[in-house]
Amino acid sequence: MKLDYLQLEQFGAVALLRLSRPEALNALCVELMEELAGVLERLEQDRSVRALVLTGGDTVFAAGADIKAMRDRSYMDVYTSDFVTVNWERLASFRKPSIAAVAGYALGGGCELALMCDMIIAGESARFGQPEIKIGTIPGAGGSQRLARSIGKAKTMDLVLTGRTMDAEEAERCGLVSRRVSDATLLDEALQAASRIAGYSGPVTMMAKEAVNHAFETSLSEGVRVERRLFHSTFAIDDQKEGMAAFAEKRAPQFMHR
Ligand code: DAK
Repeated sequence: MKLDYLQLEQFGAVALLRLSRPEALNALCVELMEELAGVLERLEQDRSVRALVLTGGDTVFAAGADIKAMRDRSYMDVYTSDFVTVNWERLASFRKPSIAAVAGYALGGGCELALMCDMIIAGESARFGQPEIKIGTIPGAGGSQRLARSIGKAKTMDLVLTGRTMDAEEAERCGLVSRRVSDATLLDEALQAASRIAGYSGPVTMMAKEAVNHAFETSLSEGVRVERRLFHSTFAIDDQKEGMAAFAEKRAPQFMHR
């Protein structure tokens, strides 16, 4: 598959996907998002891949959707064509664990893309923001919703209404990112975390992700019920038998991902 806006590598069971449109600070044009959705579809089907790291460049993750490409589009056009929605939502529906490794700007759609991943690891240079207000619009790929669920109303309103950016230290403090590391170690850290995840049972990590994500969609009692059902389901998986047997026998488990 020829890629114009992305670079794809594989390290063991981890796919490393880089946004690569440096001349426009990785602005997320329609073509890039189409390509991203296509690659994610392929990775979803690829049984040799059990975790994903999504990253950008050394100084920018992504500066948002492509402003120049969308500036003249009409309401009728974006509404009736459901402007790029399907491709944008592909990452949110990706079922394997995903980590965003963010250095530099993650603005607008860039921040929203990172928020669709299961974890964000930030380099010291990371700058998060939803600056759409400055260009006469509002977040369009879930930023107002995922940020509010992630860091609460106060910080979300601050970012969305003022358009300011948040540095890595603040992002870690308010729980937007799970780890803050030096830029130099960012990719290693993300790949190590991903390969640790990929070393566990593939179907079980998918269930774990599904359980946590359910917390954002439902009431506590319903969420606990779903978690219980998924927990019960792990007992139908060979890897649960292997994992518990290995613990009892004081040896490393050999997961077969089934
Ligand atoms: N779009 C297009 N081009 C961009 C861009 C963007 N978002 N960001 C940067 N560029 C381009 C610049 O125009 C410039 O191009 P040339 O002039 O060289 O041709 C080049 O990248 C370098 O940018 P700068 O010269 O501006 O670089 P600086 O270092 O001075 O500034 C910056 C970096 C990140 C602070 C600045 O570029 C900036 O403010 N960029 C815009 C940030 C922004 O407003 N982002 C939010 C965009 S709106 C939806 C899904 C998603 C969305 C909406 C709907 N649906 C599913 C419905 C998302 C919306 C957005 O993200």
